[in-house]
Amino acid sequence: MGDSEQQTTATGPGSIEQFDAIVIGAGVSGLYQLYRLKQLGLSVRLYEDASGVGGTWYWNRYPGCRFDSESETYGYSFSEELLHEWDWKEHFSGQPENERYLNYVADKFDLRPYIQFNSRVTSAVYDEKEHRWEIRINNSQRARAQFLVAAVGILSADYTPPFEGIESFKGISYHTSKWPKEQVDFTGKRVAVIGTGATAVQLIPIIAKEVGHLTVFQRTPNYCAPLRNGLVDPETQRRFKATYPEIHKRIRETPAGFTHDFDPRNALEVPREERLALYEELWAQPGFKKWLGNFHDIMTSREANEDFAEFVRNKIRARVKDPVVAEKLVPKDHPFGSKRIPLETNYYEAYNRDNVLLVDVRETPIERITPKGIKTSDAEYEFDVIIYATGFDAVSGALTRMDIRGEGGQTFKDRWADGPRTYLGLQTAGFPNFFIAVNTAFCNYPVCAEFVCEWIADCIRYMREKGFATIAPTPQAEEAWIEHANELASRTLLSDAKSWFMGSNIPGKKRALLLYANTAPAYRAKCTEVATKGYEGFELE
Ligand code: NA7
Repeated sequence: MGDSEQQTTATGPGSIEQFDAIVIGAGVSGLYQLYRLKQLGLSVRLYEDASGVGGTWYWNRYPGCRFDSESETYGYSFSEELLHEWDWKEHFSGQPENERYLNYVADKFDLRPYIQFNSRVTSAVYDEKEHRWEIRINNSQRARAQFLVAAVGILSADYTPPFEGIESFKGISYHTSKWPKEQVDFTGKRVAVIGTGATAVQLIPIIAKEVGHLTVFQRTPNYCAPLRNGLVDPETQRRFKATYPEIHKRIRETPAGFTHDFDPRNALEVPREERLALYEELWAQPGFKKWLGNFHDIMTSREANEDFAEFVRNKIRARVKDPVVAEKLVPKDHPFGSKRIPLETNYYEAYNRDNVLLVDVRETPIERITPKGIKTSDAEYEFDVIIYATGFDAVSGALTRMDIRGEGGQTFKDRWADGPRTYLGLQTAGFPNFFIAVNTAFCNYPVCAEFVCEWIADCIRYMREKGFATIAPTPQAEEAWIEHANELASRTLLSDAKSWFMGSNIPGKKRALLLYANTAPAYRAKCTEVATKGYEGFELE
């Protein structure tokens, strides 16, 4: 055990363990946050609900789950040794490998002794006199720390629509984000998938080949684009390792933390033939290139967006044999990229199979779940298995579902009732020393998550060096940040769709852009500037 472990005071049963810092969540952010705080010499404990590390990559173990980011851009960049030791097997790595990677990281950096698994943080209460947070784990065990860091992810609070009769179903139900560790045998089974977001789009083509019959219940078709995955050959592996400094420089410069960058021309100022040639070229490339390497104005100009959207619609139509089914799969009610673009492998071809049926629930809404299956307005379908690929209460859900109480007993849930209230996405006024270590920029997750964890660790180091006990944003700085973030959001087409980006996938959730619609470099520059100016906009005491 290192020095940091010796600083904790753990006495007998019922006692409250004391730490300098507590981290919640052992996903991509939480593991790195723990590493950085350990480096500072703090006594730290990380509490994790699951029985292992991985966060998103622990829970989402449904068939087909994988990165939509190029693997070489997803791994941590902080350790050269790690970069050189780890071989990515696929260009877009799958869940089992990603979970192995995060376990490798936990072992390599000796993080495991500082993690308590099977430990759900149920509440966190700020003690104003002592300037300490007291948390409850599994509604019983207690622990206290000066700093509390919520590394709870942006897509971790799963959402199942409250369908009537949901408990009455006699078959097996799964939510994709709580998939069992044991392999599910679909052989000969009648299976339903509800939802056609990025998750379902990964899942459907895999299980379509295994099930007896698959029925997909779709509410909104998406603009799905080919992933074009493949194995990483030894030569490419060597190239990744030799060029990591360049790769990392690049992904810190581009708007969204990928190697792709927008074409600076306005789409419609480029002659049609040239434009279409570029669309074809982008379409043939792997990953998000067709989104993030496209003309810069597709996310702001309705006309530019529609031009590319129609190109994508025709790509969909060309792949689905039955024109009636094809038309159901073609999105027409929202701009391209206003919802997260799912990347796919043989998704549309799944609908050409005899054992796959598409049900459009806009035409025939789901009325209830029955003991035998799903009843829509025009039929009852019988199933052995129902899979809910119905998404998440994104960003705010993981925080507002916890009972967090700050100064004056105010609850986090109340403060965030109208949408996220933060300064820089990092802290909320009235909740001193409570940091949110999630990436809420429009940014390849780990790229900005690493930055956020470093920012938090640097801030804590600064406080200790200067002798400050607490930090919290001023209400004015928080308000100005929210106004600025909303203003940026209003310049995009993002509010044209119902999506988890806007919180509008959850009935009753207040619509607000949950991510920060600036470029990732601009976000990081702002956070760095604030720190350089002695944490401008924050109150330190
Ligand atoms: P998403 O993208 O939020 O997709 C959820 C899907 O579930 C979507 O197709 C929804 O339709 C559908 N849904 C939700 N509620 C219902 C009801 N009541 N009836 C029918 N269909 C419903 O979640 P994912 O898990 O696919 O992806 C989340 C992110 O994880 C993804 O963006 C990646 O970043 C990784 P809707 O579109 O709302 O009409």
